[in-house]
Amino acid sequence: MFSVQTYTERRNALKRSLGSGLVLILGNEESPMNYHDNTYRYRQDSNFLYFFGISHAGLSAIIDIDSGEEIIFGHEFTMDDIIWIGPQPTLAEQARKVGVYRTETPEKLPERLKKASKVHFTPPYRYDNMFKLSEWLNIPVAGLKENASVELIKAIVALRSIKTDEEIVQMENAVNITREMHITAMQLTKAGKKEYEIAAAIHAKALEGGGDLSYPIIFSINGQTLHNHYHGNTMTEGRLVINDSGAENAMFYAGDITRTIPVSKKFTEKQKEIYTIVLKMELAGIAALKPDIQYKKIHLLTNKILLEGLRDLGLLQGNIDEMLAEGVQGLFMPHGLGHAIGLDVHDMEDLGENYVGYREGLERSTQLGLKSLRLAKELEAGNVLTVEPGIYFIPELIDKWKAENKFTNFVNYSKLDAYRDFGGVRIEDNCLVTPTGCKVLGNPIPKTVEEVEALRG
Ligand SMILES: [Mn+2]
Repeated sequence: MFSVQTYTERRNALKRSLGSGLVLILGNEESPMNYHDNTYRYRQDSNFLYFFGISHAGLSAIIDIDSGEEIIFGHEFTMDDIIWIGPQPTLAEQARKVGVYRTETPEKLPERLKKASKVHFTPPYRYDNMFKLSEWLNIPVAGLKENASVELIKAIVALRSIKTDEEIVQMENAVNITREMHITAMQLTKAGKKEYEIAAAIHAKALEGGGDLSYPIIFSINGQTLHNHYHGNTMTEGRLVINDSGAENAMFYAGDITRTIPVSKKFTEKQKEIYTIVLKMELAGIAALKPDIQYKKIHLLTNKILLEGLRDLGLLQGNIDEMLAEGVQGLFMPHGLGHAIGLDVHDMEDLGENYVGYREGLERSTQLGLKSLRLAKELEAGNVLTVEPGIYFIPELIDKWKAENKFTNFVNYSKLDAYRDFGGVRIEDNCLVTPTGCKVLGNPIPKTVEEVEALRG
C-alpha cells in the first residue's frame, strides 16, 4: 500500500477538480464461478484501489465534496468469518491506513445517497454493482451508463493518466516480473511440447512475483488469431509462437509484454524478414514517443514501415502513401499500435475507451486497424502506454479481400499464398513518456533475432 499522504492527495485532487457533489466509488464484490462460495480470483475495482487502496470485497466509499466527509462503508468481520478466513484487521484500522477516519455499515449508504443533491458515479461494469446503483439511485439498469458522471470520468482520467514516481516503481516491478515470464517461455519452448506446458510455466512466474496475471495468457502457434487463449496445440518445428502475457504485481499494477519465439532454435529466413520489419516498427514507434505528439501519428508511422517492408518483399506494390491512406495495412495489422496501461492492463477502460484515448475533435476512424486504436490523442509526460506493432497472415481475411477484389492494384495475392501458415509476429513493450522522450520500463527483455535465438539453446 502507498502512504496515507498518497491516497489523501489523490482524493483532494479529485475534490478540487470536481468542486461539488458527492462521489460514490463502488468496490468489487466476490464473483461466483459456479456456485456462491467458489469464486474467481478476487480483483478490487481499480478506481477504488486508486483512491482508497483497500483490496477487500464488499466495500463502497463516498467523498462528499461539499461537507468534506470521506466514509468507507463495509461490514466488520464476524467470528464466523474469522473461523473461516482467519483474523483480520478491523475496517476502521484499514481505513486509517489510507487516511479515512470514518466507517459505516453498508446499510447506511443508500440513505446517504438519497440526501445528496448530486451523486457522481462511474459506469458500472459488474452486474452486482449495476443492481445496487439501480436500486439506490432509482435509475433503470439500462440507463446507468448514460447517467454516469462525465465530470467524474474526466477527472479520474486526468489523474490516473499521469503516473507518479512511486507508481512508476510499481510498474517497473510489474514489467520485471513479466520479463521473467518471457525469458522462461523462450527457454522452455520446444517442438513436441504442448502450448499449455509453457503457459503453466509463464503463470508460475507471475505467481512467484507476488501477484498474478494481469490478463489471460496468449501463448499460441496461431498468433494470427489476435486474442487466442487456446493452449492445446502441440508446437512443431518451423512454427512461430506469440507470447502475449503480463504480470499484475502485488500493488495491482500491470505489465503487458509480447514476444515472438521460433519453435525451432533459429528463425527461418522468411520468419526473420517479417520479424525484422515488426522490430523496426516497434523501435521507430518507441523512438517517436514524446509529449504533445499524437499517438495516432505514431500508429501511422509504424504502419508506413509495415507497407515499405512488405513492398520490399514483393507482397505489395505501388505508392506507399496511397496504400496508407486507403488502409491496405489493415490486412496485416488489424489492431491499434497500443493503449494506456496502469492499474488496468487497458487502463481505465471501464470509464470508456474514448475518454482515455481520444478527445473532442479527434474522432475514431472506421478503417480496419485504426478503428481498434485505443489511444490516439496527444501524449503527455507521465503517460504509460504500450507499443505493440504486429504483422499477421490471416487466411480467412486474405481470402475475403481477394474474393472481393479489394486492393488488387496494391496486394500481390498470389505471393501471399506462401504465407498462409506463417502465423503472426507481434513485439510489445511498456513505455513511459518523459519530458524529453520516453523510457522503456523494466530491464531489457530479449528482442532482437540474435537475443531471442540465444535463449533458445
Ligand atoms: Mn497490449
